[in-house]
Order: sequence, then structure tokens, then C-alpha cells
Amino acid sequence: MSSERTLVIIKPDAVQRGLIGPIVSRIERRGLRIVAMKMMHIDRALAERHYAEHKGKSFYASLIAFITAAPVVVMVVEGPQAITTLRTMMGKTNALEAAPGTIRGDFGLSTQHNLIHGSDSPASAAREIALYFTDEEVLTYERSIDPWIA
Ligand code: IDP
Ligand code: MG
Repeated sequence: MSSERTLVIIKPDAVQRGLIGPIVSRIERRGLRIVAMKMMHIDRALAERHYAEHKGKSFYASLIAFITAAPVVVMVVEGPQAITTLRTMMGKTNALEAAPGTIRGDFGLSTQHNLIHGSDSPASAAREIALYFTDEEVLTYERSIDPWIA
């Protein structure tokens, strides 16, 4: 199975609520590999580049305000079909509709405050990873347990 990389953001609401650990833990337990990770405060310029596809929508201004309101944790996560696997683990955008067992379905009640971002396609993943990390910051390594996972 070929490996994929995806960009994950643990959003300001999740950081404020003390949910960094539980979310990272789910990603690790699934078997996905974290190949880059940092805590940062997203500024307006970066938020606008990240969410460019949503410019003009009714929730755009409030989304930019939310994602820049407090620190986030940004990660590059790698594994077989990592993009879809992560999106499935996240659950639907509106946490009220997200299935139990998903991150949004277990921890959220809101469309905006929905805890986590994950890239939605290979093109988005490549674009978003480059927004947050240099090539050198994204590590290549093997774990001794990898042959037992995929
Ligand atoms: P996604 O994060 O599940 O990919 P998108 O449609 O790409 O969802 O929207 C990006 C983010 O914008 C969402 O995660 C959520 O925080 C916010 N958002 C999306 N739709 C709405 C809305 O209708 N009201 C308020 N916030 C929204
Ligand atoms: Mg999206």
C-alpha cells in the first residue's frame, strides 16, 4: 500500500479544551506516523491562504477569526491512504452530524468549533503541507513496529 501524507491541524478550540493529547493519541493508535509537528499561532495572512477556497462564503470572516484566535498544533501525518483515513477519523464537518467514534462526533457539537482540520485531497495536502512546513521539517523515518501495521 503506497504511503500518503496529509496536513492535520488541531484547531484552537481543541487546544483550549485540553484535547491535544486525546487527538494525537487517536492518530498514533490508528498506526499513522507523525512526520512533522509544531505548535504555532496562525496569523491572518496564513489563515487567508489556507482557507482561500472559502473566501466569499458566509462563514469566511468568522472562520478566519476562529483559526487565528489562539494557538494550534500542526502536523504532517503519513500512512496508507492517510488523507481519507484521517477524514474518516475526523467525521462530518458539522460535529452535530458526525458519527460517534469520530473525533468530531465524540468531542464536538458545532460546525465551526469542530476541533480538527485534515486535507481533503492529494492536491490540497501538498499545498497545505508547503504552507506550514519546509521540506527539511518533514521527516522521513521508519518505526520498528511499522511492518506490523501496514
Ligand atoms: P472541513 O473542515 O470538514 O473540510 P470545510 O467545508 O472545508 O470543512 O470548512 C472549513 C472549516 O470552516 C470547517 O472545518 C469549519 O470550522 C468551518 N465551517 C464550515 N462550514 C461552516 C458553516 O456553515 N458555519 C460555520 N463554520 C463553518
Ligand atoms: Mg475542508
